[in-house]
Parts: sequence; structure tokens; C-alpha cells
Amino acid sequence: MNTHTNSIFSRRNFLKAAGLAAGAAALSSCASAAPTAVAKPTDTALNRAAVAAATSTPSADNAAAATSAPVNVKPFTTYDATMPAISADTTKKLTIESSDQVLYIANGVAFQAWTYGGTVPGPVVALNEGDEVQFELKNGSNMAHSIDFHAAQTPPSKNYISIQPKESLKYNWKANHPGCFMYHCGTPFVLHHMAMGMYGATIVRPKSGLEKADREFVLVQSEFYVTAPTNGVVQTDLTKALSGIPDYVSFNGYANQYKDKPLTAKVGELVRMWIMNAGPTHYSAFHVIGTIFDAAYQSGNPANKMVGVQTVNVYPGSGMMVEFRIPEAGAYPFVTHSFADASKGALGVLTVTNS
Ligand SMILES: [Cu+2]
Repeated sequence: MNTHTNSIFSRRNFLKAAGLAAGAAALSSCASAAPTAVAKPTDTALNRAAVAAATSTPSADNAAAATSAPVNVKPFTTYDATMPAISADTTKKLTIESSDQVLYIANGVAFQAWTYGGTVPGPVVALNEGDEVQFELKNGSNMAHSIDFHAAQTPPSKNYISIQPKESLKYNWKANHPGCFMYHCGTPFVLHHMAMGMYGATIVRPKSGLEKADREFVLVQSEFYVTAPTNGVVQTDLTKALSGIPDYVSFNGYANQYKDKPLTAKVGELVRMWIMNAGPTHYSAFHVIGTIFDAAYQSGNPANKMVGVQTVNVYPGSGMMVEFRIPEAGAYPFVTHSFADASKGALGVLTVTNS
């Protein structure tokens, strides 16, 4: 990413990307060195109890655990689920660079990924309705890629085309509709490029405004289909991807990361969650155990309001926005209620406290 992205991504994400670049440089200069230990997230007794109530299935972490120490793998850092700030500029310069990375997708599972901006999912693109996006895709990967913004209305034949390594592609588009949208690589074999990690969320805030939320999160659900590890790294297994039986399902690219490091809120606060389902294949039945959504908005558009909703259906390639207030302190797991997928890692916890 270049400095242009600062106008559109939060400083946090920018720093994260910068840190990742530094880490990659360090690793490339000592490829034979022992890998950095994976940060082990904390797990409180409170959350264990909550999660035990949600799923009694053992952790997915062992399904394809690495058999030897992985090399050139980035240390795990929790993907910050906080909705980034949106700049007031009505013209937003956005540059995304694709790159090949080995990332952890679950505890001890190093995955060969193709990324946007060095992470899976890629950075959250945060816009206001009506913004013009001056977009550039740079291909820093070793194979052809493209990018398809569901928030855009533009000819795919002209702009969603594949570019070769070291090439770049520029096109402008306008965020005409508010909501929670997917972006992804559309280069054939599309299932392969998406299963490798090439997706992210675009959030377009409506012109009409939204009630100020006390907590606002972005969650991207996605599946991973992997081989047994070779040299400590698992690859995408296309046969499994075609069969639709994943090894891991995650929120924001890492199985159970918000079970291990919960999101937080306080009693009575307005909590808003933008949920984007990158698939590539499974539907998400998003549900927060112990509460009911006061409102849910199909595609995240305020015109598509439902009330008193227990579970929302987030189709692959679509998004939702939900709002709720928790009346009593406790640990509230959030899951896809497709429980095979929750058991494979699509499970987190919202810890709600009195003060
Ligand atoms: Cu691609």
C-alpha cells in the first residue's frame, strides 16, 4: 500500500500494513531462521464457559496442524474488527497491492495465501455514499489477479480484468449505494483465487446518516480448504473447495480469534456489526447467542430494515448490518448458526461489562 491509502484506510490499518512489510523484509533476509513464535491469545474462564455452551465440538485447530516448524510465516496478530474511521474527502484515492504471503489461519496452521494488502481479509474500504474512488490495483504477486468491487457499478469487461505480475490497473468508480459489500479477485479459476484469501469488505455509510454506535465492528466470514502441510505450510485444496467441505471457517481470517480475544461492549450500548460473507461457498447464519437484533439491514442498506431478528442470512458475496443493545453483563458468543462451520472456527465472543 502507498500513502494514498492513508486517506481511506485508518491509521491503524496503515501501520499494520507497514509492520507486515517490515516483517516480510526481515524474514526474507533470514529465510532459514527459526520462525517467530505465534502469539497465543488469552482465553478467560468466562469465555471458555460461554464458548462451551455454544459448541461442544473440539477445536478445529488440530485438523491440519503443521507437522514441522513453518518457515517465512508472519507472526499472528488479531485482525482488528473495529470499523475504521471514514475520511470526509468525497474523492478517495485507493491503492491496493496484491501479494503472496504465508499467514496463520488457525492456531499453528500456516497457510499459503494470495492477499490484498498483505492480510486475509484485505483492508476494510471505508466510504461515504456518493464518494468517487480513484482506484489502482498493483500486482505484487506472482500470478495474474484482478479486483471486483460489489459496491461499484462499472463494466467488468473493462475494469475487472486480470493484470500480470508487476502490472497495475486504474479505474474510477462511485459509491452510489450505501451498505456492506464484498470485494474480491475475479480471475479464473475464481473459486481458487477466493479460497486463497483474495477478498475484503467495503462499507459505504449512507448519506442519510446512521445513529451513532458506541461499538462498531466489521466481520468477514470465510472458509479455508487446505492440504496436509508441506514444510509446515498448508495449501489450498481445490478438490475440497469444490466439494464445499472446509477445514476452517473464520471471522476475519483466523479461526476462533475473537473467542480467544473477545470483542467488548458495555451494557446498554448500541452495538453495530457489519457482516460480510466472502464464502466462497457457504452461507452464514449470523447469530449472537443470548440476544436479539433490534434491527437488521439487508446488504447493510438502511432502507432494508427488519426488526426483532434472531439470525440473519448472509449469502456468499453479500453483507448485512445488525444493531443491538445488551441489557445484562456477560459473555455473548457470536456464531454462524450453521454449526458445523461454527465448530470449525466461525465463533467469537462479545464480552459485555457493566462499566
Ligand atoms: Cu487473484
